Amino acid sequence: MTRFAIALGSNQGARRDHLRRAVAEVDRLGSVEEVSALYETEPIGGPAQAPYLNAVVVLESMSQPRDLLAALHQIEAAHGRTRDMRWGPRTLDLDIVAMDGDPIRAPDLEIPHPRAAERRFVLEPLCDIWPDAMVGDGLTAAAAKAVVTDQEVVRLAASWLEDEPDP
Ligand code: A4P
Ligand code: MG
Repeated sequence: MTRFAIALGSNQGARRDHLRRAVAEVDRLGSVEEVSALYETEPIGGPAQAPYLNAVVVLESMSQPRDLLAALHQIEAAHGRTRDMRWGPRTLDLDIVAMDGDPIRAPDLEIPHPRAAERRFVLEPLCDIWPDAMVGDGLTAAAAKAVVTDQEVVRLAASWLEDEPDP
């Protein structure tokens, strides 16, 4: 059994609804053990685009990392995700940001995610649920978060999976 941190992001369509449904879909790949608070975050990189909603979940799963990534891509596709532009707007992005066990450094898959340690929209929710997760060589999420202070993130709700309207 492996513990994975999966980051969820959306800045197109019914953002909260995409994330809420994605949590249920990810749960089918194993068991979602923790869900972070929900954050509204300023877009980092790419073109001028709308603000994101971001969250992180901890998934415990028997899947191999590559099989998990393929399953996450299927979920993204089912949410109408298109890949027109790197760092462009998206209905749903699912990234594996950290896992327990050895790091993976391959062209198609890197864990920890290579940009996780510099992104507050990942670190803030990750620290809600797994502050000791490794996001770099000897670097925990909590230590990385202490350094990244320049990106705006607003904590919207601690509990956000129930059926409420989109913010
Ligand atoms: N890939 C390699 N490692 C991983 C991994 N650990 N998890 C490969 C997921 N994918 C991984 O990703 C490109 C390729 O990365 C995939 O084919 C996969 O094999 P993608 O999802 O197709 O495209 P992307 O998400 O645009 O690229 P990338 O480089 O992962 O983007 P980032 O760095 O995740 O940035 N601002 C805010 N506020 N909130 C956001 O959520 N997201 C992004 C995307 C930019 N700015 C943002 C946000
Ligand atoms: Mg991605």
